Amino acid sequence: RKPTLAVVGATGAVGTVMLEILTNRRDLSDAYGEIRLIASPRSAGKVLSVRGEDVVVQALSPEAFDGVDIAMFDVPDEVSAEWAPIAASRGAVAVDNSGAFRMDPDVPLVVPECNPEQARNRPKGIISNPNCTTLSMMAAMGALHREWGLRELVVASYQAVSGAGVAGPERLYAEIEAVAGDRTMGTVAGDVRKAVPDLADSPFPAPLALNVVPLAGSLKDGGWTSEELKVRNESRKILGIPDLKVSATCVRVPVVTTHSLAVHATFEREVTVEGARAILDAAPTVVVLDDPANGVFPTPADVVGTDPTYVGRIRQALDFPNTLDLFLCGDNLRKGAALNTAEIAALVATEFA
Ligand code: 11C
Repeated sequence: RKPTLAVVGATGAVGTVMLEILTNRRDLSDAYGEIRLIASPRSAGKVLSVRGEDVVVQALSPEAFDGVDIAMFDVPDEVSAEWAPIAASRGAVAVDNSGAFRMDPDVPLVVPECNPEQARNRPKGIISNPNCTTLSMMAAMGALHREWGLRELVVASYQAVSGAGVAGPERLYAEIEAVAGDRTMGTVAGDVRKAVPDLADSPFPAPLALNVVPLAGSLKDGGWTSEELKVRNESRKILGIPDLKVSATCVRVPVVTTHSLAVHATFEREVTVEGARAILDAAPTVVVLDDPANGVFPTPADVVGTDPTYVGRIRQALDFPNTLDLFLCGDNLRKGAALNTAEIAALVATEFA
């Protein structure tokens, strides 16, 4: 029997990419019979295309999950917290892209390149998809960990505005329009802040045009942000290293889509740059772009819209033993969100074969 799939949040930023992936990556969608689209009552009745078929969006309700085998959730935390258990109680396996269940010990947090076997161990009928910042480095760091034993991760992120949903790019484009054309803009303290639309309407706490903002996510204890704590806690859970030492600084940059990370990673065993290139080259979903003398390194604008994780600037740390420094980029809406969710769902779908 072909399982029925539901996409909850089909009209959002990640949901939109999900429909494109289900349409163009038939290896991830041929397994399904019906694909049902679900969204808030506000979006119900819209007609969206998936796998070349027009589908009418249904309003989120308990009955919308009747007959659903796998339900993907691309919705805010509080919506998942309420509705993923309802979907599970009606027999669906919920694959949730929110932060609501990620650190629940009874919910696996799955990256198919790292811990695919855990998708089968889901006592609550829920599987979580990691935060896009963590996820952007997992395929690469997982491959290096298997070879050399990861011990410490020091990370700085360069996060795209679409991580904040559709409001993120809308805000960045509006700010760019507000500062464009003035060749003195960005030369006097506070001039950008004065030129952009009211910050009270922004999803970000400072202007992003001609700027970077060293605060992504919400502020938590000790001055850490939610994003920084997710990088630490989720990396430990996915890689199965409960005592992994992690320190992250998450920064928002004026990039529409694709998160980047500068990673300083210390391993148990001796590392080499050539060895790292060979390990990452052999990882099926990682692409090494590392010939800086010839201008070859990953940038978000060059890889956006594609599926792999791109790694470059691989260096052996000069002053830290067994340590590599590298830079990586991954599309935060694809592998960082929709693609990984679709891959987890595809693992579950094999159980119906
Ligand atoms: C951002 N990483 O870039 C966030 C978005 O926990 O799923 C994803 C938040 C999450 O703003």
